[in-house]
Amino acid sequence: MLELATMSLSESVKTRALELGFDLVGITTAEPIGADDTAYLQRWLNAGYAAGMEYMHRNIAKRINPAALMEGARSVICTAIAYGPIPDDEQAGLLSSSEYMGWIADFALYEDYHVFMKNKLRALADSIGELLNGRRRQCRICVDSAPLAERSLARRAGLGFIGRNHMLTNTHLGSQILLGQIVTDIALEPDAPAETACQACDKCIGACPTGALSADGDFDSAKCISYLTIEHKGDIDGDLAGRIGNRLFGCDECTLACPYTQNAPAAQNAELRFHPEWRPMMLAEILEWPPEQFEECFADSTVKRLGPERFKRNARICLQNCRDM
Ligand code: B12
Ligand code: SF4
Ligand code: SF4
Repeated sequence: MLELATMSLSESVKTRALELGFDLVGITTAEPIGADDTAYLQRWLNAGYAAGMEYMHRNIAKRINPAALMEGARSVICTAIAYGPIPDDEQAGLLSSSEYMGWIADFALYEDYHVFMKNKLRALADSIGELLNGRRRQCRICVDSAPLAERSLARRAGLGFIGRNHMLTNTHLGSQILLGQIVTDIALEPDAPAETACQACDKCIGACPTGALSADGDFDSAKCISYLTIEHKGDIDGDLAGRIGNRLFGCDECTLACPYTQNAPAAQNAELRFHPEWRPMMLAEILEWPPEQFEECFADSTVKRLGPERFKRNARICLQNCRDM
């Protein structure tokens, strides 16, 4: 009887999540991530692959164990929203020919997903409260913001598999999907992990402009254009700077190369504000922008977190690369 009640609550939570506009939802327990994933994370950190992201070395006990992140946690509700393939992306393909134009990665052409997904997850948490007739329950909402192994948990909740591009990949929606979670003290019925995996394919590895992805499964952030243009604080080394091309913020190559992404339906979330005017951008103009223009342009964007100085650093590199072409 108790089990039946728990199951129907889990189904109701998932139905509500889909009604709210999430593309995927699944549930896993709040148990620590698997031993293989923990060992992989530890090896990755020891190898220095977190580069300058010092925060990745902190709170490891929480990152691998949702119950250490939130006392009393029993379940994690894992959700995803598709941000690509971008429908009717007329600019796709311009990357090699758009001299003096900068390119912002697909996920950042929308309003800030951290804000959007957190609001949606809050609405889901409120719905859970209603389903429980107002009984108080703890819900911690996480979208990049907490030390939590989001991909490991999403895989365990059945949302997809981890591709060789290291992306959580859904066989129907591909790898251009963003993740968000609710860690909760409610015991929900866990879903089964996805059984799929990459087949004989290494397209993402071949597409990576810098060798950040390697065939042996390593991922070196110090070489990743996403890291260099979004997270890295200082100057960028000459050879790597040359490989950035005209990517102003983030990089899409390893996600776009994946057949699962190429075969996915176009992302269509009517509520997620899309800003086609952010791509392509005139590089020479960016260098003349006063700081307020940056703030104004990217007021509701995840690009805002970069700040005007690093945005101009990226624009200078892109402009140089365009001139060297
Ligand atoms: C740090 C970080 C980065 C770093 C490092 C990326 C990396 N590959 O680790 C940088 C700045 C480079 C980055 C780039 C990007 N990021 Co980022 N990033 C994160 C963050 C905050 C932590 C990731 C992390 O823990 N890395 C450490 C490694 C070891 O963990 P992991 O890759 O998650 O892998 C785990 C499992 O998949 C498994 N695993 C992975 N590989 C293998 C191999 C073996 C053999 C085994 C056993 C296990 C295993 O073990 C790991 C332990 O948990 C997450 C949010 C979060 N809290 O999780 C977002 C997140 C991963 N990023 C995201 C996105 C969208 C991106 C970009 C696409 C943005 C862009 N367009 O520029 C790129 C993609 C780069 C790439 N191919 O990974 C999304 C990914 C969604 C998805 N579908 O997977 C996340 C989940 C944010 C979100 N909430 O949606 N990111
Ligand atoms: S985001 Fe770009 S640079 Fe980073 S691993 Fe993927 S293809 Fe390579
Ligand atoms: S491109 Fe191929 S190897 Fe890379 S993630 Fe997609 S299916 Fe896997």
